[in-house]
Amino acid sequence: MTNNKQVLEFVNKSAELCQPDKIVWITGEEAQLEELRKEALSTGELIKLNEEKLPGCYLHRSDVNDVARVEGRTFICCKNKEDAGPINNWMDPQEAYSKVGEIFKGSMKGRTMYVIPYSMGAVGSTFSKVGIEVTDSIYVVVSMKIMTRIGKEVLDVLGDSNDFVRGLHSKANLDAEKRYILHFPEDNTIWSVNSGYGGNVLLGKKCFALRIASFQGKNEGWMAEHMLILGVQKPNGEINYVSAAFPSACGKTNLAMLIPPALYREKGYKVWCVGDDIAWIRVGKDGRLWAINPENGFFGVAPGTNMHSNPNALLSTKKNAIFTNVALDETDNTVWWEGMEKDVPGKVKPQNLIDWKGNPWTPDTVDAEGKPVKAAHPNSRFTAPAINCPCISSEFEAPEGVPLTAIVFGGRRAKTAPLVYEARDWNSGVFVGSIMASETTAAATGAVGVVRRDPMAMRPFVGYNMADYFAHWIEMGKKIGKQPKIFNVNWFRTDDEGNFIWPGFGDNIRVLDWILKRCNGEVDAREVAIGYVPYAKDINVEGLDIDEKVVEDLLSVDKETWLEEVKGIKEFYAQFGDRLPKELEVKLAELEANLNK
Ligand code: OXD
Ligand code: MN
Repeated sequence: MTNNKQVLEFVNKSAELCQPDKIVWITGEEAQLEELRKEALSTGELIKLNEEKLPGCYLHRSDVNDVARVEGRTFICCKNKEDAGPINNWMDPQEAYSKVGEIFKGSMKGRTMYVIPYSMGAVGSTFSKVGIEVTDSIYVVVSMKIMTRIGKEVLDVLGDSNDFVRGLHSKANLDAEKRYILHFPEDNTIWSVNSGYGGNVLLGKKCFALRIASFQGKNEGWMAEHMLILGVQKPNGEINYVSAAFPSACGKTNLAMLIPPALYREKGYKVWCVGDDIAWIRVGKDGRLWAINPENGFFGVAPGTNMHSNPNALLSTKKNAIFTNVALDETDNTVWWEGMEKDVPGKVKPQNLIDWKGNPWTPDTVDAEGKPVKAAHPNSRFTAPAINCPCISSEFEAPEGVPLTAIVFGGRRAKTAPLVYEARDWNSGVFVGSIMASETTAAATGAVGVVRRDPMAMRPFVGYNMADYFAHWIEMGKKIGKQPKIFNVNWFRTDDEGNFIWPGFGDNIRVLDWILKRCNGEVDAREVAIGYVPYAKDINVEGLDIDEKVVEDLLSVDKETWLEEVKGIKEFYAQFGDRLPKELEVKLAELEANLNK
């Protein structure tokens, strides 16, 4: 399929190491993919779902010990430990190749090795990058078909170039003790072994498009970010694009596919989704920042997705999607997960299902300790083509992406952060991103309000030293002629009883509206210690059961709480030592001085 010597050498070396029985190059043609799906059906790797209700859709069950990304077993393998920084796990590249090479040795005996050429970003765009993933999993092949652009045309675009990311994946025997997700940024290489879970094995996504790409971006002058991209269409038809970074479980996919409330829809507001997870951002010829979504599909969390929380995500899964670890409703061969009963008004929980482990399940099923058992794994997923999304942007395939008017950071903070605030300037915005944090909930961890610092939502995804990553953001600011404004949002402020004050979901358009008005100079703001907050009257609460006093509370900045926050930031920053950019130290000192004024 190619004469590219480096590609052939990579494939041959992988085969020598893993010793597959045969090698199959994935051409991207539907007939070949259909054959592979058939083979996976015959082995039980895929289960075909109801062709009328869910055409082209499949269910996959992963091993029960292999259901999530494994941050503890994810490594950055660069020559100097300091270049990986204090947040990443580090392994010496030579040690990593030899130690994990032993695990790969012979791992594909009796299996087929598939070679998947794929493009992150539209095929042939100067913004896009090529990867080759070698794998022994059909699930990976058919999922990569959804999540990226695959096939021969990618190799044609690559030509003789050596500029591609080498990804080697083997399920091996799914031994959790020997599971490794290794990144060699200096070699453009990813090794993933003993896992079959999407985030660990669809190497185009977190491994390439964030960890390796963030390193490439630092060296080449662009940015790879854990951000959604959306367009807000105003009544006059004008569309402004915004990118936003939130840590996991803070509603990125929901915001990316937001449906405005009736009041806004009637006026002519509409939100278009360009991406829900990753943005590659470059400075355009016009001096603005331009962003593409390098992916071709969504890898969304299923539980909680319903016609209330995110109709557009649910509708995206109605054809040609792959579900992983959700429950099977054998009565009509469809899928189910917790929270889905809200899908159809009046629909009740199915009484008889097959749970994600393949066991019979009813709402009364309990485990050995008598605790209720979930039908779908809490991290069960769907992989759905982006073009299925009813609000997919017309610019989704635009080779150079969309121009950004605003960048938004956010997290889950019960008290600290106001509903929205604007950073004073670019470097203040970098500071705001660098101090991002999210509070864990009791349901998730057992400990309420534990703050995990997650700068720019990139804590698990920066492929090099986080301090250098901050410095790169500051450097980028100098190259941008027309800088987007930077904001922070917090949909999760609670009252004294712990109830969320802000309704969230579609009503978040009200905050986006203020953000865009600020960008267009249409509204004033109040300067406080942390930046600019809205005047309460400028957040449109028409049709909501919220008065101006409540909005004032949502926008309040409490001095004592923030002085505590400053302590936490100092502790977090301390681990970076001298590598922390001076600009951020200055911003932290400024914040402290402002609070004490
Ligand atoms: C994540 C994801 O874990 O997008 O961030 O899957
Ligand atoms: Mn993500």
